[in-house]
Amino acid sequence: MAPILLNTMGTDHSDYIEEEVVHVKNPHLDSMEEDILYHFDLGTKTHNLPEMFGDIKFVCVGGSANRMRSFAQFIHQELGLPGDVADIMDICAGTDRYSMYKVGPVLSISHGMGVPSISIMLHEMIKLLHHARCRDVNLFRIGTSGGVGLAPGTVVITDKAVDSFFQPQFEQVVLGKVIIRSTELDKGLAEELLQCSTEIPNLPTAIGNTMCTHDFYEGQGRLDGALCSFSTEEKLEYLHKAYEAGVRNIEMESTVFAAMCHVCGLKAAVVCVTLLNRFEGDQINTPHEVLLEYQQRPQWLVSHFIKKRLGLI
Ligand code: R2B
Ligand code: URA
Repeated sequence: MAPILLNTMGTDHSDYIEEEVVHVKNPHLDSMEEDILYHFDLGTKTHNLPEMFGDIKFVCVGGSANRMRSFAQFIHQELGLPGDVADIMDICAGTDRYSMYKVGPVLSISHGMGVPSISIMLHEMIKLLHHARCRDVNLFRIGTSGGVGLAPGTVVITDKAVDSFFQPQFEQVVLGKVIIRSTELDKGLAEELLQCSTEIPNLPTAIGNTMCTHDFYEGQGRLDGALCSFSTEEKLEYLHKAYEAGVRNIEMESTVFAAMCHVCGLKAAVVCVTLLNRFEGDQINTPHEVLLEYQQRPQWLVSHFIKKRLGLI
């Protein structure tokens, strides 16, 4: 779809500005009479998507359904919106695959664990934004990760999302062939988030590369899975190589998130808190209450960003 041009100043066409529309990169979609977003239990014929979602400006995604409900309740309070937080309903209640909450211009969606799970959600979420004719949308993944050489509880804003070979790319197998997509994220958004982090007390924040793996255990060099095919020395050698390549945290969704947003012209950022320092261990043995507090940190940062963007602070 061609970019939509807006004439903001009467008939003088030199004053056209280009709005950031959501591009779906699929020529087949135009010829479909109806689009059923199966895993959201939403559809273009059954729901008025522009009316339900047309005002969305910020989409925040994270792994856990409970965490994304808490985030919706938190941002509702932070934006000072009317109504009771208890009334914020799961829009995807008709399916137990994902949870989705809308709070003013903010959409909060869970994506489960790993690339396949987030990728299905992203296909439907990007089509949702497209069908709803949303404009100027910023996307954030707010999640958890393992830190590489950072104190637990540090918030990492992703510079580059890299694969297990430290390459800034995402490989997708399509019709038996490998397609390689860039995982470039929006630099401006990352810098704005870093600036926001300096305005929040007690929020240790770093910017660095985020490595995305397809497994939590062997795939992240852990010695404590049901299987382990390497020694402690080999694990540490790999983590040191990762550190040298600029990797500061490890998680399981950032590359496909970055790649799909990039192709579709969506400005995106990844903000994950570290739950442990992988140079010091593999098990997550921090007390539950501390982990809960850590998990709120990316939410505080993104909420601050949203409030600034909306002119509330
Ligand atoms: C971070 O935490 C999850 C694994 O525990 C995974 O979804 C991720 O990226
Ligand atoms: N999530 C991950 O993927 N890895 C960790 O070590 C912690 C959280």
